[in-house]
Amino acid sequence: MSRKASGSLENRAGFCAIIGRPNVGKSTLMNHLVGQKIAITSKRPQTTRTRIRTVYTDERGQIVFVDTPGMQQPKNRLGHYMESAAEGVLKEVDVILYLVEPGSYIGPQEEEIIEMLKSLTTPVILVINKEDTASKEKLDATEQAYSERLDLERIYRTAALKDKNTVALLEGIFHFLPYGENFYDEDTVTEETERSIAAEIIREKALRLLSDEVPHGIAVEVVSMKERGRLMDIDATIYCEKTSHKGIVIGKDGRMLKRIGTEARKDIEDMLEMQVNLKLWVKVKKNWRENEGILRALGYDMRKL
Ligand SMILES: Nc1nc2c(ncn2[C@@H]2O[C@H](COP(=O)(O)OP(=O)(O)OP(=O)(O)O)[C@@H](O)[C@H]2O)c(=O)[nH]1
Ligand SMILES: [Mg+2]
Repeated sequence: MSRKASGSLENRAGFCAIIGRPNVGKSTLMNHLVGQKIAITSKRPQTTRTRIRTVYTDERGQIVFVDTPGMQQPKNRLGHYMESAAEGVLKEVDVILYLVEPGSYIGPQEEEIIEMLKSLTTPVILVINKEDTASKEKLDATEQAYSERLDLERIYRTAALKDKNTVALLEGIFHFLPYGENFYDEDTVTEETERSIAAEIIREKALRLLSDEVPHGIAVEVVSMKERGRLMDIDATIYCEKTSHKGIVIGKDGRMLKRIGTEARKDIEDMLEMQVNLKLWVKVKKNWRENEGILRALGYDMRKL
């Protein structure tokens, strides 16, 4: 099929935000929609901390996706940053994907999101994700419960993890985008830098491998990234909040840190398509989630939202 020029009258291009409570599968869905893993995912709530833009392009035009942190009551300054990152984007997009899990009970957190969506004029597509985990009756009941509470332009049932119904969802999103030229060239998949993706990959491994309260107090900074022939040397620091957490991150005989490093290295090598030499350090920054200066230094900058 021949590709239409991006400037053609029929080309659609616009922005689509993905919002919802923590852990409903927003980042998993976005990765599957663009066909590449950009945003990190985990079974822990509050995995995503910033807005992450990715780009999907085909002969119909271009969708710029904005993945957001899961919406919930903030407990610290980092939480406030995350909340603003999620809410602030809603007025700037052409269409909103509101992700929920199967279930007809609408709790207080969900109510807050619904009230916020009601105050906007942006079209909302409800996406009931994780459909693989629920019966048809439960999915029907979910659909009915949300339709009664909110004006929904469309409703889709997806299993992001299994790529189910993502093609239909893309078609639905294009419908709400304005006609116009693409924002990015057709090869662009994300605006994120390799450096920040590498830091996120390391954080993902820490989230997945560590248990209990430690992972939420972790931040990762890639200190340097230098190419040496066909090898990339990467130095990164894992910050945690307490000395006792530092011990857990390092593990007995350094085993935990080694596992985090090995798993992260493999993924970073896949991303960069080159061999990587990854060195990790662990440092304590007490209470960093409350410290404006440190938050900024780590890329959680309120002023840049
Ligand atoms: N069974 C099933 N699990 C899914 C599906 N989609 C996502 N998950 C899982 O749900 C968990 C959360 O996924 P994420 O994509 O990190 O969720 P999120 O909404 O981005 O979470 P936050 O960034 O914390 O707000 C992960 O363990 C995913 O593997 C799905 O369709 N079916
Ligand atoms: Mg996420």
